[in-house]
Amino acid sequence: MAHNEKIIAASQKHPIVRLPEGQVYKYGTAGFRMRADLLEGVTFRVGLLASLRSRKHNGQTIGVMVTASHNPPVDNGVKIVDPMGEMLEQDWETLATDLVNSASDQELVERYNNIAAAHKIDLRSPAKVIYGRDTRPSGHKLVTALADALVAADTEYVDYKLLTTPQLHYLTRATNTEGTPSSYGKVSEVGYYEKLAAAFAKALRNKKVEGTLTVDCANGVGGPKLAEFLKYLPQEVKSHFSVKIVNDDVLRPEVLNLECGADFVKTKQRAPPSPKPVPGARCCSLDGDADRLIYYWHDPDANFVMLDGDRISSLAASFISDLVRDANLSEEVRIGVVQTAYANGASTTYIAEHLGLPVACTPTGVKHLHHVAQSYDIGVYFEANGHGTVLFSTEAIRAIREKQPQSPAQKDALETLSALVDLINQTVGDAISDMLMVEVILAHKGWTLRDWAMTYQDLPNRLVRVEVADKDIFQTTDAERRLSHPEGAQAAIDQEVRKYTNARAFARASGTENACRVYAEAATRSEANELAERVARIVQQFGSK
Ligand code: G16
Repeated sequence: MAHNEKIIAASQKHPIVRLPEGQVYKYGTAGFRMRADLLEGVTFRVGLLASLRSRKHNGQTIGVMVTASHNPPVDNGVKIVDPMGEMLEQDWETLATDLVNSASDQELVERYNNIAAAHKIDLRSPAKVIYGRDTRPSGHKLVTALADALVAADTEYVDYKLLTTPQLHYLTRATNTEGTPSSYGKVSEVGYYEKLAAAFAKALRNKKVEGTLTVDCANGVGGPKLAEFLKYLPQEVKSHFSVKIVNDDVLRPEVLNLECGADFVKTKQRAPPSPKPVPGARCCSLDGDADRLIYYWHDPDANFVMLDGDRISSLAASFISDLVRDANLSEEVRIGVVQTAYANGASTTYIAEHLGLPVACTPTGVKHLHHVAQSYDIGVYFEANGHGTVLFSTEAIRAIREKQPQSPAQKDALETLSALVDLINQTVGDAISDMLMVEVILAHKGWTLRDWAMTYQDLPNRLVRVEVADKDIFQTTDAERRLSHPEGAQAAIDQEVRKYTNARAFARASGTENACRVYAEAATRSEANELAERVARIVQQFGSK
């Protein structure tokens, strides 16, 4: 069968669901994400685009991840990973949106061929795609559609089955760098565990991790994967690194992200009710696909204390900049921090004024932060929701690995930095890798979570989710800090913000859920709550016009 007919025949098995008049499928903050029953045709079409993308990159491997991460179990999603493990280039997000919204199979093939022609893609050249999925049962059907697209487009593929999102990013980069001087690691899930386990042991440098760490895995794929990872730790680390995995039920799909997980903890600002919080215990939560991380503990005096993405960011920035100074690399290596509008104002002040590091602000979505972080030699980026990582440029890695130490202290700093390069997932935010990084830093500093929380005091804040008829009328400017549309909404928000001391608030449409988000911070908790509710009402009013 000719190429076009094969695609049409396969597409007929996975028809696209027509959306109500005026609505289109959109490649959002993290790919296409919505109710799983709408996604089969979408995933098929994403498979076609992934194969074009691979051919555009001369047959390099492209990744596809089927996940809806923090969303409820009824949702699913699909996103494309570029050859170095990064998020899909933004120009291609538009192509993805166009291709997926093709009105018929005929139009789909035409658009597919048009993309190939416009991008000088030879459809007879080799192409390769790898893919994985989280634990949602709907994932099975979606990867079948994906595989059918890849077969129809003559694309070689590997199905890695269940993976965390960051593992798929790792595997994509490892596949494309295999056998080169910049090899990212062995091309297997085991290779991922081995790399992290060895780097963790090395980065600890004989320091011991104190106490037990309780890890809430959101009843998602992170549970079994973390349990697997722990088996690869060397015996000397296993003897003191005590991890208690909780909320790891992946057999009952309905409990995924339910009253647990990083998104629950961050938005509700409380610990998962189950298992019952133990006062003083060091805890952290991953999200449904293990790319976000939040730490917290129950303090008998202060109740719940949360250490979110901003805290992880400032902890990492402070530790790494001390190491860079101790390694005598400050002249060669520039460190910068990237945040979004959701970053607590106190964290921004701490990083800029106390740590003396430049801080940039981008729109939500790790793809935006990642891009800006690449402009530094060492770029630390985290969203407040716990999604982020640290990027080391090729030059920074060379400087770290080639610098001749002049003292034992310098040698020590260089070796720790070198281990961190391997420990931290350079492709995308990775909850397991980030958790290990935090554990290393706390062990080096000899800190408890309370010590960590003492570095600065968060401004009270509140995040609210508001459902409106059409979230897309809410358009933003200034890194999402202001609404440009609907007209008058920002003026109304400004008027409310002016009534409070040290206050700030903004509203934006979510790119992963059918809702708007409102963030507010103010001098006191009750003021932050009140302001958030007032702004939420404004969003509701404008959203119902
Ligand atoms: C995804 C993105 C994150 C983003 C989050 C919420 O996370 O990867 O960068 O912060 O969605 O985005 P929004 O506010 O636009 O819904 P995840 O963990 O759900 O993949």
